[in-house]
Amino acid sequence: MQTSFQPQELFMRRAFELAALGRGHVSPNPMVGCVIVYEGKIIGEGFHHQYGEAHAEVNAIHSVLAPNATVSMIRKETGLSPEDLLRQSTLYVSLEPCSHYGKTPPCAKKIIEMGIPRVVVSCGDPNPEVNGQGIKMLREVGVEVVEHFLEEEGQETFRRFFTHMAKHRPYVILKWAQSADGYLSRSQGKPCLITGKSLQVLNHSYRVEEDAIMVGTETILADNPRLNARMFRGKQPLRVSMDLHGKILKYIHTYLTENGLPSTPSPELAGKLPLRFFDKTQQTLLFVDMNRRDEYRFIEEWPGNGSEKLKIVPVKLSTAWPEMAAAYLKGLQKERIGSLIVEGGAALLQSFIVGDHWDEIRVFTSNKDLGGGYAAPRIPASQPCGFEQFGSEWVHIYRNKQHIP
Ligand code: AOF
Ligand code: ZN
Repeated sequence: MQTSFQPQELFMRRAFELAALGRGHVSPNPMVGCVIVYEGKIIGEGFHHQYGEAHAEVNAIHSVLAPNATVSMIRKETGLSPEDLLRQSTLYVSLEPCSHYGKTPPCAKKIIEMGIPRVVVSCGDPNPEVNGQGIKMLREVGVEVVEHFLEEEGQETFRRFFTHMAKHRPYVILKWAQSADGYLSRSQGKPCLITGKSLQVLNHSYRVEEDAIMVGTETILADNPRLNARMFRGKQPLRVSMDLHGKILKYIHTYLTENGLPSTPSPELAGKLPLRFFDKTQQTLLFVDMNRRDEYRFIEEWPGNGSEKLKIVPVKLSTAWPEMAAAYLKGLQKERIGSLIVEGGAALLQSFIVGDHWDEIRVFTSNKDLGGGYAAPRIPASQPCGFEQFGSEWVHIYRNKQHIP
């Protein structure tokens, strides 16, 4: 069956499509898209490309003023200038135009200056600096504003940003792979490949969409993971782990002793660190016990280790795991991390579940049984909101019902 949409819906859906082009580059700002329509034709398009740079509306307006091919054609037919066209157009934008001077001037002001008479908005901006003020500014000078247009679809595109605003923490996705009978591995600390190549590629496509990826201490030591997105083109996430009881530190010291290497920085140590987590190929963050922070200086100062690539963040220890999860999220919020994938192990995943510090769970399930071993985390009573089959394997995606706006 073919779905038909009203033209206004198509314009807003196009704005959502444009918004998605900013994925991976604007966080923790929202991905926003905008189109400008003159007599049923799209004459300008824009989206927020890069954190700190021009907003969607401004880019859409500039694409009209540039002018583009459609504008030139209409100009030839009607003799109207790009400025004239804007004064007779409707602007469709997925988020309320901003009213504040942030890193860029207010979009609502720009719309008013250009004399655009009509604006259609999908979602309001919960940023306390905006929060209805953008729409108010427009209406005060007589701009016609339509609100809540395709709002549910809009909310879906803003779920990371809305979580960041409402909960003051990154959007959290928990991800793991399990056997058909619900095991992560045969035994703890012994990794085994659960799902095949296509789900690995899918997982890497997930990684480029989010700002950070986290695994626990035991996973760092047992799997020596790369935590990058080498099978999918895009921005590499910040990799995050923790060393609350100095286990990683002890591992490194043991390695140095066994290999006869000095533990103080010297050029010959460059690139000799055994764990990929410290291989300086990617931005990396390690949470450590605040009382032992100084013991990690030698890793930071490691020659060639690119101290700018490795950040050691001290945290206060708590025996309650969910409290630790909250502390990590607080630390990551400070680093402007808008979204996080937690990939295991089971205890770390469970601490996010028990503390209700999660928004989505993505479970990769193979078609093979392990017949026993280390059990996958327990999913709280929530409904799967979707699943997809890849060959003989499955991905189930659960949403935290409490957190859906
Ligand atoms: C819009 N259009 O495309 C975006 C908006 O620091 P700034 O100046 O970039 O402002 C960031 C805030 O502006 C962000 O938190 C959100 O409230 C709004 N984002 N607004 O009108 C856009 N990206
Ligand atoms: Zn703006």
